[in-house]
Amino acid sequence: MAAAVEAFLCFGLVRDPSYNCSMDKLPLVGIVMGSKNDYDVLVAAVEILRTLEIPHEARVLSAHRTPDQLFAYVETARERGLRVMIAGAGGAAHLAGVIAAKTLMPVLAVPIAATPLNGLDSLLSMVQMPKGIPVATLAIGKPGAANAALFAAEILALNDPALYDRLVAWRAARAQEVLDQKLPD
Ligand code: RP5
Repeated sequence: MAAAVEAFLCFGLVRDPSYNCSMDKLPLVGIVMGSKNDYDVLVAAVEILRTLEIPHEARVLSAHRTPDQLFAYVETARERGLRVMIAGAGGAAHLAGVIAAKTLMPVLAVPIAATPLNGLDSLLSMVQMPKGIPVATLAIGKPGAANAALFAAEILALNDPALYDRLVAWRAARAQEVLDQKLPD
């Protein structure tokens, strides 16, 4: 999809409701989740990206329920300006691997607890990608989602000094939070 078409979907008069775009620039990070139910976890990534002022978009696309639409999305992602993908899924969780198979962009995987196996199924699926198609797998659940966004920020900051400075400030603030903690008397 051409950048102009993407701009129309995100910011045009007839905004496509399936696109959850953020910021007033074309997205650099694409967050894909296998189900709307995964958003409760992936919102942790969205919050970090918002805080760091990184343009992003979030979509529900399933590797097994909407494979054709997922392929179409990933095949056009780079030309639309995306540079990093975050994929969150539960259960068999092949979403990240399928995305990685179709792009050379870094794919950061977030395992989600969606079955009685509590995310261990998704973690093992995502982290056990066969040699040749890499997927960087984070922790199960919200901590993994937040770290996926921070990892994406670190990748983008390699070529963005202003973003690097924002990351330095973000981490310094986290350190200060720890130093400010008081234990009960
Ligand atoms: C996966 O199956 C999704 O990523 C989700 O975590 C899980 C269950 O999907 P729903 O039945 O909640 O839509 O594809």
